[in-house]
Amino acid sequence: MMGSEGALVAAVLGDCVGGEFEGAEEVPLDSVLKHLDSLDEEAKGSGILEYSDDTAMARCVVQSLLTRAGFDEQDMARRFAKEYSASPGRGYGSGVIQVLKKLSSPQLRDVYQPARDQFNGRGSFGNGGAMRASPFALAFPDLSDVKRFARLGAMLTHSCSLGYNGAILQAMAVHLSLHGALELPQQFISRLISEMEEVEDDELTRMDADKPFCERLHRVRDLMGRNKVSIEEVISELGNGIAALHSVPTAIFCVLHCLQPRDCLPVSYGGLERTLAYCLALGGDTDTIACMAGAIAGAHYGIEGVPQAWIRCCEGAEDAVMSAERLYMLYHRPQHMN
Ligand code: R7I
Ligand code: MG
Ligand code: MG
Repeated sequence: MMGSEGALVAAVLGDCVGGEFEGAEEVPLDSVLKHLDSLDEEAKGSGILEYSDDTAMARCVVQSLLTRAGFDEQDMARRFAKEYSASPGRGYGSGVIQVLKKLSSPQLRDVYQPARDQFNGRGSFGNGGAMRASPFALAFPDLSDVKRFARLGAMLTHSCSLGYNGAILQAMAVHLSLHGALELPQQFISRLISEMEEVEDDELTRMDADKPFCERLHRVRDLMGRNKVSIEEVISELGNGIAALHSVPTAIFCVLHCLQPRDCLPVSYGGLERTLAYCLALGGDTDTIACMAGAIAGAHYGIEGVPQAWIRCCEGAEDAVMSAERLYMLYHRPQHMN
């Protein structure tokens, strides 16, 4: 329960604090620490850092799961479309906008069709499915449901296996973390690899690439075992881009790397602060990588690990605490009460 709150809140924080550096090629660590320091100043108004598409879409997933008490693709698609038309300026990917416009058409019969039409029928490999996958991990108690619904939820906009498999990986990482799996980091990464072996052992995936997420996760494991790893190596080995393949394994690495104190980061920082700071220092798709790493790390450290001052500064962070509670209550009540 505390893990659920931590996960949803830290995802919002990652999105909000990461927005400052999204798309930057090089981000000096000094700039990151300055930016994060400024959140502690009283002078800052509440909710001053706005959330982007990452949180906007995750909120739709949460609202749909809450009002429908299960996965309902029609309802979720409608919420994505409505949210986009109400606030189109949240920094959506340039391709997904087409899908969101088509999803608002009352004539639409198959809600998965607009996603399939993307990029000449190949579908998007962007991380837009993965960035909003965490709520599935909080809602569904069984890992098999987490995988199934994270995939379907992503396919509403991302029909390429490189897109939706990233969402499955992100949701699984959050789910395992909620259940304490980060206490044993080596087992955590091994479990993710074996789960993804199964996920990627499928014909459609093989047409796109040969177990690409497994290959990346092996690189994560190699980097974990190393004493010194530079930012440049992380970027060249794992990536920091908008493709799910170049950002979900990266987010997982950031969490694992920051389980211990790091010389380059302030000793006053707890694990969650280290994780978000490290994500920002990578540059590239900072809001999304910090959002995804935030969810995984927040599940591990819990709401107690989230600085109150940061919550006050970020739009939607307070809401996330309540949403996490409600998701937990709705999906984890005893069977006989359903
Ligand atoms: O994946 P998506 O929702 O974007 C999410 C990202 C996050 O960083 C957010 O914070 C926000 O900034 O955007 O949106 P898409 O438009 O589906 O994918 C993102 C981009 O990936 C596209 O605009 C393309 O540039 C690229 N892309 C592709 N390019 C060529 N061929 C995705 N799929 C393809 C492809 O198949
Ligand atoms: Mg964004
Ligand atoms: Mg982004």
